[in-house]
Amino acid sequence: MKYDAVVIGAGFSGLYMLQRLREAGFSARVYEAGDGVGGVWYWNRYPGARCDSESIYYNYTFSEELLQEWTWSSRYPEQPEILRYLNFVADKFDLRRDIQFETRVTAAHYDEENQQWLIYLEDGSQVSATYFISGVGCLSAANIPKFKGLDQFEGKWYHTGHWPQHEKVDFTGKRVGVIGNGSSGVQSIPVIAQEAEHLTVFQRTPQYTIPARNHPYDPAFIKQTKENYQQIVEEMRNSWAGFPIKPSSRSAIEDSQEVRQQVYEEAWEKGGFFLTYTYNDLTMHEESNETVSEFIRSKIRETVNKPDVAEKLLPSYYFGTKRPILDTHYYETYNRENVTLIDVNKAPIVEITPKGLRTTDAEYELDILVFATGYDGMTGPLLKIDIRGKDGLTLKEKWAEGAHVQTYLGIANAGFPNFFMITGPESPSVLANMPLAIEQHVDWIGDCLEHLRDRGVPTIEATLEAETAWSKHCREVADATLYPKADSWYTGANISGKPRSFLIYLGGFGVYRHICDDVAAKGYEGFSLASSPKTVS
Ligand code: NA7
Repeated sequence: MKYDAVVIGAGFSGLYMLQRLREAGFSARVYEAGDGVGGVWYWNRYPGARCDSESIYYNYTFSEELLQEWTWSSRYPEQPEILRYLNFVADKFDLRRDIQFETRVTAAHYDEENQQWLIYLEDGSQVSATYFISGVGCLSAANIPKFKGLDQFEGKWYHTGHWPQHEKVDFTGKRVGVIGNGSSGVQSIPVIAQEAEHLTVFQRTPQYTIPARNHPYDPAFIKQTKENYQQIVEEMRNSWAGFPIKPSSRSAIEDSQEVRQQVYEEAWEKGGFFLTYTYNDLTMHEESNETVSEFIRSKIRETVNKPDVAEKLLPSYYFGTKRPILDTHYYETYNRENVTLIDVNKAPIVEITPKGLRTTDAEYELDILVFATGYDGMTGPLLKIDIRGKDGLTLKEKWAEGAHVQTYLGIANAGFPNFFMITGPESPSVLANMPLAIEQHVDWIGDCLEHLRDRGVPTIEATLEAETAWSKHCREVADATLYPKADSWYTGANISGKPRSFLIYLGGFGVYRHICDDVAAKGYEGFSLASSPKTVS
């Protein structure tokens, strides 16, 4: 079977890509490992899972009708509501007929002679396509640390990103352990603590988290939003991170301690990411950053009753350089009698035993162990697939070749013609409002394919020069900030053996969008467009 385009994944990326391809008259097939649409929102069903972007902005904007028809219930929607939204979209645009579920793509090899991609599926079958498009997401390759003895564990264990789809995990009366306190741990810990007999949290690095202050939406607010959606969307598209929030023009150290405290208090009360917008240099300068970091540490000391527990929860890295977290009663959870916090930085995990988990200090008996240990971010999901470009070069080899992962605009790769990544490494992706970042890539790719078709151009490929220059630019922008200093999944430092490389473009979503538009307007500058079949210039 031959398609114009094969797309992997039926999350936000794959669904809109399919719609965009169909609208342009291309034949397309989407392959999805799950048995339903949703991508990351299909797999992340752990207790407490919710989005930490405000829902009215965390949706597609390509259809005014869709914006008007769908109504979010609250400020931060829970996973089931987001999944309902994506199912609603799939139904509205009749997308399922071109999606093959429960089908994993294992390999994609570029067939140079016939200028097409050969796509290999888990069941042994194979299809071909002119264009190969990845919508695999940035955080879909689970990181399950290779602790000795996990196979001997007599209880049950789960990773938050692979939560059982059709069975409820019951914590009642159970001794539960959670390893990890990133967004997934911070969201699930307060909920599990309410159900479990006892919860032990194994923390390696304390994190800064900000109260989400979730609340149901007032119908008047929804009405006003719907009336103004076009203007809101315009602001989102030109903003730094894809949200209609005006960044501050002030440095944190321009204000007196008193004024700053008031600014931080107000943002803390509003909840959500407003704290990150209070000053323009929080992730640029150490001194400014320390003011907000210390503000949050003071909140932790205030909230947690036992000083020794509060002390363990105090982070020391630069706030914002690891993905900021929003919570609902996270720090308060450590005031519960049935919750224990273990510092596994001080006493590292040695092994999982048949009865539980052993650190260098003690053994903890557990019935259920939850891995909230995150993901091999950005490159991980792509490298799970055997992707081979020209001359049989694998993506893995390419990205291991230099000192850094290298892409062009986070969309394309030299050596891999007609292969597109939606929110790939070195695009703003996870530092922007994801659905909006996805739409921007999908629209750009859709326009590009139409451009190629209209001109009879069979292949497009990023040049090595353009890619090298983009990658260098990404690193220069990142190196001017505090971000690369943190051991985070932004840098790949959370995965042992992964080369350290800052994998996200930090120049801002609005700026990035203009760069991409400019590349297209200049006839796809930095790309080599084959002029006739089998001659790649
Ligand atoms: P994160 O944010 O990567 O958090 C993973 C957590 O797991 C973090 O606390 C890690 O500690 C911890 N971890 C990872 N490996 C280990 C080992 N070997 N031992 C102990 N602790 C470990 O993943 P999430 O799923 O919470 O969130 C991912 C993104 O989803 C989030 O950023 C949002 O964008 C949504 P560490 O800090 O590395 O010391």
